[in-house]
Amino acid sequence: MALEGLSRGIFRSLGFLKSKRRLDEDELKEMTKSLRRALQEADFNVRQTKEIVDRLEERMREEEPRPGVDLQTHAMNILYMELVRLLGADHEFQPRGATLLLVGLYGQGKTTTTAKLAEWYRKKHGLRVAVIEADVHRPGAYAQLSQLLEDSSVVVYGEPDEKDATKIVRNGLAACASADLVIVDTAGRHQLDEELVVELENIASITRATERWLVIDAQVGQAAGPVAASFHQLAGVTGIVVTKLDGTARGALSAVAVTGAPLVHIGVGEKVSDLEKFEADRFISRLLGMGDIRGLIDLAPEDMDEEEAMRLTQRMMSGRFTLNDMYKQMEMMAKVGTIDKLMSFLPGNMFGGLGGMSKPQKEAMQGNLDRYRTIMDSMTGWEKNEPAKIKAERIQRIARGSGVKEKDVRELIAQWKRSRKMMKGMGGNRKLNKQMRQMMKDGDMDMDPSSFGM
Ligand SMILES: Nc1nc2c(ncn2[C@@H]2O[C@H](COP(=O)(O)OP(=O)(O)OP(=O)(O)O)[C@@H](O)[C@H]2O)c(=O)[nH]1
Ligand SMILES: [Mg+2]
Repeated sequence: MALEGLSRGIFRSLGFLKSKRRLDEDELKEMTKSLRRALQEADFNVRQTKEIVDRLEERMREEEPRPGVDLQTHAMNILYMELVRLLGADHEFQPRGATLLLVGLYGQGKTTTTAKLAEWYRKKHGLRVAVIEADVHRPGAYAQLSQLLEDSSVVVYGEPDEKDATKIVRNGLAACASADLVIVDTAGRHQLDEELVVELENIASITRATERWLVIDAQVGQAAGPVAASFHQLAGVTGIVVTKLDGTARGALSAVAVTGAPLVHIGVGEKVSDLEKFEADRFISRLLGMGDIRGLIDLAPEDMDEEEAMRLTQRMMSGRFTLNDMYKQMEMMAKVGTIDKLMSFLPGNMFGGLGGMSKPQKEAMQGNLDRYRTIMDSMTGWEKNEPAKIKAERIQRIARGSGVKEKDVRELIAQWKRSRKMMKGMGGNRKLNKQMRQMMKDGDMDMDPSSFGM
């Protein structure tokens, strides 16, 4: 997940309050100073930073933490609420019958996002979607969009040789009249110049687009503010899509504050399927290292047996955890994809802080997993159920059978012991336990940050 820097900065700042029960003026000052810096480094603008820090300070003075909650957790809860508030409520977008205009500067990801959104609303909402390529400046724009959607039933309208964007839009709207949702991709520029302004105004008035979304690359940082302001003035931005939140990108959250338009989607990769719906609460809890348990569940492979997953979770929670369980868990992880992706959904302090592993550490772990799997394939059912009882002789046999060294087999057993201990720790977190059960029952949950013991 991007913005790890902010997450680290926030933890560092709130660290001043760890285990404290009474507010100390000096500590509070230290905390706010450090937090201000962390927010600004993450591209929150001066106004947003001031607003968040002031609100936090005020609420820290006015609100008593709940019994048993230290000031660090208290501050984290407030910060969570304030950040969710700042980033806005979930966007109420009615895709059926809408015409959606995508605007933005050069290379921000408009064309890619056009394809992503088209596929998203076709798949998730069962809509007939058509896209119109109205960018007459970028050579090959129509080919690019067609290519992105070549495996999809989305209708792509374009006139690669036409130089007048308004003509294409007019013809396109007529040709796509039967579509439930029409998305229009427009041209980008280095700057918002006169020509683009006129073109955009014309397109906006022809389409009478109910939705005008600004596509903005997360890497532009604070510059997003002025960009967003000029597009807002021109087209009245009603939604924002932040792209490239998958790289080492930093936040373009200023755009939200300037336009007052909510973030609707985020792009998290170059593939057409690399799109997520933006949900402030999930985003912030991930950002704050509280993990995104709902995201984790969504990530589960489609062919994963639901009952199996439930059984696994219950076993994890109960503290009973055999090598077989660990094996299944690893299989699940392997199916889900890289450890890296999985970890980004976990609270930073869960599983002994695995979520905070460095990249090389994570890579090493992926390597271990592959080896463990090979070893386990040479084990009997009994051995996987009772790893604690495996003696030297069996270790020798397993090592030979799987073509590894004996010490590798021992390492696997040691890893299982560590995992089991962590699972026990998790099972001991009663509040989290209850939430997980509830979530398993109704497939949804409200995040309560305090349950992660921060
Ligand atoms: N990693 C990553 N790359 C992205 C994402 N969205 C777009 N890109 C890449 O960014 C580059 C530019 O994307 P385009 O969709 O062509 O951007 P555009 O705004 O249409 O650009 P112009 O038409 O030239 O103004 C491409 O290489 C895309 O693959 C994203 O969410 N993550
Ligand atoms: Mg483009």
